Amino acid sequence: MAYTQVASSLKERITQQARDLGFDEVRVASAEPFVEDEEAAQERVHQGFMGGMPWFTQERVQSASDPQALLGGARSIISVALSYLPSEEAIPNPSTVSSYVELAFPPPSSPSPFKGEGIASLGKVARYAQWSDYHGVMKEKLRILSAELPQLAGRPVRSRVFVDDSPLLERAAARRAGLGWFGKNTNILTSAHGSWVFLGALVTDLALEPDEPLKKSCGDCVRCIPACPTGAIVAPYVIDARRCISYLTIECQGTIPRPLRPLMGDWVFGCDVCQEVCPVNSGAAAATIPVLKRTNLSALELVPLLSMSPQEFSVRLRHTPIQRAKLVGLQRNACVALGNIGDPWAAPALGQALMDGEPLVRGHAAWALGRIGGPEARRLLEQALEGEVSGEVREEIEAALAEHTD
Ligand code: B12
Ligand code: SF4
Ligand code: SF4
Repeated sequence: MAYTQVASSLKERITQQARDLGFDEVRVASAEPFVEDEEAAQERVHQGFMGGMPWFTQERVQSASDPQALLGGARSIISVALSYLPSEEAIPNPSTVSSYVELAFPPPSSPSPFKGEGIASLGKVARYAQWSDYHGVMKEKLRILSAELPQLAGRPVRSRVFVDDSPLLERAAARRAGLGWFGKNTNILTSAHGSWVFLGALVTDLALEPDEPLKKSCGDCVRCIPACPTGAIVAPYVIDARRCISYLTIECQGTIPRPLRPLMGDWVFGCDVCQEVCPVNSGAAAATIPVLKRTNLSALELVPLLSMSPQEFSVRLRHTPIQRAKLVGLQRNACVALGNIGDPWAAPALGQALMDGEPLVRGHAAWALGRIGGPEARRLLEQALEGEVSGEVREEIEAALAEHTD
């Protein structure tokens, strides 16, 4: 396809407009089907690696790999990235990765809304969720860009906005546009902002000159693979989502498989380990224009979460990505994290959750008490077993008692 000088300067104007709206990276890809990405994604579905996300079907992958199916007449994809690295954590050239990791997770400096009495047991929240929900903000900015296209192009323009929840392989588009490259942890790594970016796209019928994919790769590095706590990176560029803590704490709506629980550490929402260890992230720059609002949710106090009411949940976590886990999911996650922290101080609160919580929470509270051990935990488990009516929860209590140590 021949691209005129006019088209190229149009691209520059669009790029500038997107940057003015706050996007940190803006590049253009052609709207050809993503053949190899489709094959890879279909293979993941076929292998069951996307299991537990019933919406991630083979049909979805098919249309998500074909921009024409998403917008008739699609010619180009404007791929955008928005950094979510807080400016105080953008550390230029730290001497070692481990010091970066320490600095990247300081104890929360501002008071958490979940402050309870006694010793705080904190659960870690993935960095992307420590901001106001990006979906609305990015979609709004892409809609503004979309509305400006006809004026910039001097003709009617059709376009469609994609941010996360709509079916487009956003990483594939970003890679083709040269916005970044695939890391072995499957994240898109950008040169300036590392992988700490949200992706979005505007698929349009404008024929814009495509950018070239970057000639960058992870090289010999494999650091993220053994670092993954649950072994979810089963091969370079392949995630078994069923094992990923991000899936387990956010997308999974049921019981977390028992063998995975001890590996999840104190993550209560999402996981950043494979990004924290990545050397590309050690010199990452923060957002150029701060468009997202930072919350004080870098860590959640776990014990108060166990007794949080639905009203409190919706008021305190409104407009944050954490809402997606739902209250019952977050309480389940809190039990797992408390079991892994292993502080007997949490036993009474877990005992209460074992009596009052939803069956999903009761089962995980039993597991946590089994992990914590000691006479108080045994007493609470035995007492709960007497009145428990759910077969699944009874089974969890019995397993916890069998594994329990005094
Ligand atoms: C489903 C999903 C998940 C699932 C599955 C993750 C996964 N790896 O697929 C779960 C819940 C586990 C998840 C977790 C996370 N996610 Co998520 N997720 C998505 C979603 C909705 C779809 C992703 C998808 O299509 N997966 C299908 C699989 C097969 O894709 P893939 O593993 O990336 O594989 C691709 C390549 O490896 C490639 N490939 C493989 N082999 C080959 C060979 C060749 C030759 C080629 C060319 C390509 C190729 O093909 C695949 C398709 O492009 C996207 C949003 C979107 N609409 O795209 C966000 C998205 C990918 N997630 C995002 C984020 C931020 C996260 C987390 C970091 C959140 C967190 N901190 O907890 C973690 C990261 C975990 C990880 N290491 O991937 C960002 C990624 C930003 C980035 N820099 O890459 C996205 C784009 C959301 C957004 N709009 O910003 N996520
Ligand atoms: S997000 Fe965590 S659990 Fe998922 S692949 Fe990365 S390190 Fe593993
Ligand atoms: S840790 Fe190494 S292998 Fe993993 S994504 Fe980063 S550069 Fe690639």
